[in-house]
Amino acid sequence: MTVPRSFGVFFAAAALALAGCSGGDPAAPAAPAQAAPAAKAAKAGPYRIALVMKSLANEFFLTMENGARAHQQAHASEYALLANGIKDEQDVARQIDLVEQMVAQGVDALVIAPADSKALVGACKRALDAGVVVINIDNKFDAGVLEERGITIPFVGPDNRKGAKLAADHLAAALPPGAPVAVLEGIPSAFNGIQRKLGFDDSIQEKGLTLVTSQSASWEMEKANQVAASILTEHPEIQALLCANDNMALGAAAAVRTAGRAGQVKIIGFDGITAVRDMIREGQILCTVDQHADKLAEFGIDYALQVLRGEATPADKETAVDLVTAETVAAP
Ligand code: ALL
Repeated sequence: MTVPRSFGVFFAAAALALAGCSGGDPAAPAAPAQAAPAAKAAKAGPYRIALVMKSLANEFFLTMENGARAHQQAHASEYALLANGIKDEQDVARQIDLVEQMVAQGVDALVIAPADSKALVGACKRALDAGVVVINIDNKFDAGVLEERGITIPFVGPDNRKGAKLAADHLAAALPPGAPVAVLEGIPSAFNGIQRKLGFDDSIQEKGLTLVTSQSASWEMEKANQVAASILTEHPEIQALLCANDNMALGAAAAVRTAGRAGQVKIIGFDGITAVRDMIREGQILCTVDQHADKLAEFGIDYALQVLRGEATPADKETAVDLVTAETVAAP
């Protein structure tokens, strides 16, 4: 079958190489089970499953998409995949439109990495009301908003607070006591961004670093470049920039080079993208956290298939976070 494209949506029927997944066991034990709704009657397959992601300009989501495509190849008789994303990290309205388009196209399940933990809940509730199975991956929906709406959506993703602390602890071990540091946060309305900031804070407190400033750079490289440049001007004493994702770490690294401070200001990231792994090997970035984007998609789709087949709605699944340092980074 060829790959018909319409409205930027396509079936994943083209043959694709299996996406690699490095290190660790991505299927860490399940988080404490939440009240799971009773199993619904099985739907007849083959199914159509939509993967709704965020910015496809971010390698993290390409890895996620590749994971989904490899999974679909291995289960080609069971379902067709519609993979889609938005252009810009903050285009929440476009992501809501995508959910609505998928529902209008009659997909059986939606596996979604929401750009905003609150704003996407309404569209997903409408999907559930239309009989679509919804699985939340990567960035968790806000528990309070789900409760207000009276819905439960299974979540597959890491403990971001734990992951961020891993990276910050590694940084702290490389800095003198009390060293002044700054944080670049993700989008403030994303639960995973909030959790990563908390993980950085935990480590800063526990290890006795000094937090000079913490500012959002909206997950974006360009924005991080600007924010880091102004932090370096205003606070020339800082010895590290703790970045809540790898794209922002790349922007921060460029700002540090431009300021002539390469080697003096350490940088940490989160995601494990190729460009950052390269910079870890070169000594320009200290570490990142691999959160196995491909596995998030695979596990999310497995969950969707389970529910479609009429099995009980699964409990939340906590996925692995693995620290990537100069010692552990694999050869290119
Ligand atoms: C989060 C992911 C990644 C990513 C970011 C940008 O949900 O976990 O860290 O870099 O989205 O959209």
